[in-house]
Amino acid sequence: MKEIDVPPKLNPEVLSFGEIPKCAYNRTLRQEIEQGRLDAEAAIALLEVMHYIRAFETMIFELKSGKFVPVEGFEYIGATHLSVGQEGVAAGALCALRGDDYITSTHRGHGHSIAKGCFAMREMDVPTLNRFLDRPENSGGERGALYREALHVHLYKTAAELFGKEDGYCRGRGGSMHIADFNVGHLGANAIVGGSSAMAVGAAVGAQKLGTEKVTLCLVGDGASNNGIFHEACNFAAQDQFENGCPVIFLIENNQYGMTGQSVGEVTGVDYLARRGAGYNEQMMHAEVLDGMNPLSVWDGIGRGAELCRQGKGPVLFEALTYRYFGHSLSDKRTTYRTADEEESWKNVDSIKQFSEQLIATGVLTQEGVDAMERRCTEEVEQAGREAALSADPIIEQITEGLLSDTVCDKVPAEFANVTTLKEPRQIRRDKDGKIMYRHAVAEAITEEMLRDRRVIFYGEDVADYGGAFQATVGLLEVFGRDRVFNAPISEACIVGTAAGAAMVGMRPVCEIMYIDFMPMTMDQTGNQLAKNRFMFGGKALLPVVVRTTIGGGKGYAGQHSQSLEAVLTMFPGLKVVAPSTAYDVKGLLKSSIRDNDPVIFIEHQNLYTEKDVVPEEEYLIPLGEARIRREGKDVTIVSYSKMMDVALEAAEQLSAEHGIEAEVIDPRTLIPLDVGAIVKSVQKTGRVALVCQAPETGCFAEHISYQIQLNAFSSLKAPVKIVAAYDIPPPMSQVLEKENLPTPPKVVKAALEVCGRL
Ligand SMILES: Cc1ncc(C[n+]2csc(CCOP(=O)(O)OP(=O)(O)O)c2C)c(N)n1
Ligand SMILES: [Mg+2]
Repeated sequence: MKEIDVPPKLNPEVLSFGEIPKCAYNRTLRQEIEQGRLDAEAAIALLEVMHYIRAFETMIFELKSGKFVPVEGFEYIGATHLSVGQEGVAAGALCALRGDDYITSTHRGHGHSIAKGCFAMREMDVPTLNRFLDRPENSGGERGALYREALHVHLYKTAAELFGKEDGYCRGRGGSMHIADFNVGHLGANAIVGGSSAMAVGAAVGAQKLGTEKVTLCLVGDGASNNGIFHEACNFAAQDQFENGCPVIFLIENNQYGMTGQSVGEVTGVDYLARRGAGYNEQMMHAEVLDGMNPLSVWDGIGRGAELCRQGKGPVLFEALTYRYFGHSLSDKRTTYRTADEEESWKNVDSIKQFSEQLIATGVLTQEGVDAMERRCTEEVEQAGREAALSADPIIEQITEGLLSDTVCDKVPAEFANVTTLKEPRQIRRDKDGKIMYRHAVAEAITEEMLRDRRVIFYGEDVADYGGAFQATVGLLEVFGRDRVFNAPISEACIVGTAAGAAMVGMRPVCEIMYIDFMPMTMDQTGNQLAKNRFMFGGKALLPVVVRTTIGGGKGYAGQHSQSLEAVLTMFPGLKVVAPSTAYDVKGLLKSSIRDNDPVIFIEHQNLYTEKDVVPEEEYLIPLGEARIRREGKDVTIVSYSKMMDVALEAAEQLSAEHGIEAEVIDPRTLIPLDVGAIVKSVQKTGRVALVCQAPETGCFAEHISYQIQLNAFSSLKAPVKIVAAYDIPPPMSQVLEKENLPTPPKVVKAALEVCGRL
């Protein structure tokens, strides 16, 4: 399916870049109104949103200083990253988007969240407003009154989230830095700076593949834009293979500082961050610098950016110049790194002040009207704060609620079941015993699921034309085309992050990380985002993502290509972790993983890819969390998984043949959820246990199994549990050292004899 040749283009040439406009917007509010680009009502709403934001942030400041006491004894303990000074960016940007467009936000995101909700509500009709207000859609009512009521509830839910209350947007699980509201396309604030960039790209790609016109606005700070994931995300979004462009707008909210480190002259080498657009595609991502102190400049820019995205010309990059009046947080007095003169110069161009003047000059509002609006917004926000402070805490017994959906997609909606293919999928031929290889079971499972549901897409490094480093996905591209099977840049973090973002807007991505050794590159996206987004956002997000990856070992690939890092992945609540040992299990478990509505890390083993097993051609599913007894026995329980299952089974045969010991061999198949019941049942029968895994002993998953056995079957144990694992060293290259490092049947036999008291 090779489409584009890459011949040597070695002719001398000078590569040039185009121009990046800076603060080019030069229209007035009067002109915008006269030309019909913005109506007076919208202009008033824009000012109102800026006032809501400033009033909200001021309330947090006064909660901390003790000036505002919503309820006697109330203590605000959450984050205090206030955005006073930056209102023009949040309000201007969100005013330019459609209510159902998506945003991702930052740790300084109260303003984004308030603005997103307010502007989305302006577009809501009576039934939608009623739904937002938790009433039957057909309850009726006067639209204006419902809208004002909805605004109040929006402020209340925002405050309640910051106060950690059950009525908060995320049921008090996310708070200030992780607020999200999926009803209005707010996909979440992020306390990992830059952490949302890849998710925004994934959401944009996903929304496009679902056939919507939705645009995703990715808000990031100037400091965050130096983080690797931001650059990975820009590159990912700019890939030529996205035929219709990626409908994402990156908006760098440049308030001049990270925490305290300043962009200009210190932590970057460019005067304007928008210059970086030139590094990602020939359109320079349509980069522009906007005047972030003028909401109209931001509104105009984001509006044009959104239009470009909807025309298939994304991605787009904007930098909005702005300033935060407070410190990084309220514990930062900001005197060590800023001058009073500098602060004053920005306050002189304050966005609320400037825009109010324009509204007055245009005759849309009077000075009294502006003042009254400010007072009303403060009162409304404080009233919402008082109600939120009085509202109920989350219920302690429900502490784990929202972590996993524990649901599956058992019926594909008709609109997604109409899959078209470029050619008939290859039938994987069984041998005379009905067997196929483990790697073929992978391909068969993905093919079946992609045929079933067009929301399933598959991408990763080298997976398309080449079929993956281990040839597990050969042929998928020819069947499903590049729209659904594509190569990703070598950006592991971005691969996982985009999958999370795409899933949050309704796709069901399967992605591949070639070696589990590369999973640490993804750790933020896997552990902080994919794993947490459901819980942190109040149990509202569904994250049906499968990250396929592989363990190696035994091939002389040494420290960075032979590790067994599965235990690391079990340490992030919110992820399911599967590690099949046979082709039969691969097919059933991978299909279940793809249908699962929670994120699954699916760990294959490179040394099993060519092993064969009987695999039915017809469809079957294996539920996650059900162990399989691979060999029955009464004397000792051996628990293992993945490739080490072969070692365990061979040891069991030796124990039987040479020592008359009958081992029961159990393969949990999924590590999370772990079938503790099956293991305990076996231990209650045998009283003796040897656990086998190829990870270094300290912190390996077998330690967790051992703990579960002690917890649940201590009285049945006749001897301490033994673990056969690798040495506490990185995998060595030398053949003799690597062999010594890994569990072998004789080592397992020895451990079993020890626990049986025979050594
Ligand atoms: C990955 C990561 N590194 C460091 C931090 C600590 N931290 C929190 S906010 C911040 C500054 C971020 O600067 P910027 O992106 O410009 O956003 P701003 O605070 O200015 O809005 C830092 C360093 C973090 N939260 N995440
Ligand atoms: Mg900043």
